[in-house]
Amino acid sequence: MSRTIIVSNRLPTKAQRTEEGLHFTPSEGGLATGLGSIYRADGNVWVGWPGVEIDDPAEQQFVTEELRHDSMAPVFLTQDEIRDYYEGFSNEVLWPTFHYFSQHAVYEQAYWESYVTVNRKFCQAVLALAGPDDTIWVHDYQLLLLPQMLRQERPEASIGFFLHIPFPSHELIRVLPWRRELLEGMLGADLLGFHTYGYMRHFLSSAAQLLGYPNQNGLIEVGQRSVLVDAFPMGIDYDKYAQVAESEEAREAELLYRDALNDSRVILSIDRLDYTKGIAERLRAYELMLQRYPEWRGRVTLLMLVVPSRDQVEKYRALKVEIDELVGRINADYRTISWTPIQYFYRSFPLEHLSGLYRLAEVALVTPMRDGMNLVAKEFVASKGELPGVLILSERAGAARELSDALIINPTDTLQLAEAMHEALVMPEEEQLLRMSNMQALVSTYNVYHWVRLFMDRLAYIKIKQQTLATD
Ligand code: GDG
Repeated sequence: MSRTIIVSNRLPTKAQRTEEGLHFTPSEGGLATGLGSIYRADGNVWVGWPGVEIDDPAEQQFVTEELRHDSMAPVFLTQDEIRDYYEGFSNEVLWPTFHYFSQHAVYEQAYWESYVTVNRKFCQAVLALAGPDDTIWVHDYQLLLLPQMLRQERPEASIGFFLHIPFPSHELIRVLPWRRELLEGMLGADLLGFHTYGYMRHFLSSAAQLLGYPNQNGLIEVGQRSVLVDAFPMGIDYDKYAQVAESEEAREAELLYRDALNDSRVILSIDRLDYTKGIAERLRAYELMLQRYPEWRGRVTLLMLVVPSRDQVEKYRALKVEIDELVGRINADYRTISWTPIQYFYRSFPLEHLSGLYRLAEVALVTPMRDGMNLVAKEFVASKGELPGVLILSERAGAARELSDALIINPTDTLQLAEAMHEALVMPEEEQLLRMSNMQALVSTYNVYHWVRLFMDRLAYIKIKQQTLATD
């Protein structure tokens, strides 16, 4: 029987250390939901790190047993590996480079060595589980070397790879001292998937310019093997978001916030703490909007949720300080006794609350400097149901390629963003509903289940094509 093995840096379940010992919580991410339907099916398994350092062999045994019942297999990382492979190479080299923030990259040889070691560790974990007929689906930038490592051990295996972040211009890739190894690593897969055609084209041009591999309609010949490169914009579990938005809990949360904000109009922003998300730039644009349109003072609130992330990395700590100060200053400059311009929360919220906020908000601000896709934009659309609402979306989020009924802005153009906020707040309801229903039609059709099916079908297609090419 052929099985599917999903591999990602993190498992869809997090282990957490509490005073009572280790306990497990499901991760809310889109990937976990989308692939949930596959990895829990017969015999399939998800390989990844459980998110916490576990060195004690007895504890490792316990965690392995617990996760095995839920079709997962853990890869344990040491403290040094978490520092050098995860925080180091993944988040201080690849993340900034792929998001066009090369100036933040730290080119440490020790980070690279750890990245190679951990990719090998993942390779061993997969090989221990995978049979010759199994399909292996590798995810994201932490595991760029894994497809080739697996290919060396299993030349015939079906291997897919999907990148969740942007793939930048080859001018950025060429800066990396390890560019050749990284690109060759990815090309170990049979199918390489990206969120947009733009990222796909950038990859093809890197393969051509830096490795000398030409392509024909997305097919690259690597030795005797054809590798297919294609775009698969990731969707969300539309029905789940639409249903949660109708639930009692979501409606209660909506009312709670509406009352607390004295029925003020609400502009919502939700992100992980990250310099790619354009949080500080967004705050400056909001301030400019209050300056240019004083009639909104006292009548609109920016509800800003920032979810703590990567707080061990210096750049993220500095960004947190910058945001804290900016919010503090704008609130101090503009607030009145009965109105606070920015309601800022630095924590994560349960899904039902998030859903209540999506319902409540007249405007959602999704204005990253760069973003592979951005699922928050799609979740806002799915949660609106019959309600009006306006999405303001950065042209540099992958989602902008699909959601053309949003107000599309350049996130570095502060004036344009400030004007878009005003435009959204005065947009006639009829126009809001029309734009929203167009986006809903798209997001509900191209949902996460569609994404998984399309990727798996293309992977099966390229395996058959390879065989026909070999016999021609
Ligand atoms: C990477 C790429 C790409 C946020 N706050 C809370 C919460 N969230 C959930 C959102 C959404 C998810 O986290 C964030 O997803 P994004 O897509 O916006 O961003 P990344 O985490 O950077 O993801 C990105 C994605 O991979 C998929 O390929 O779109 O471009 O960077 O689902 O709802 N969930 C809960 N409480 C919160 O407070 N429960």
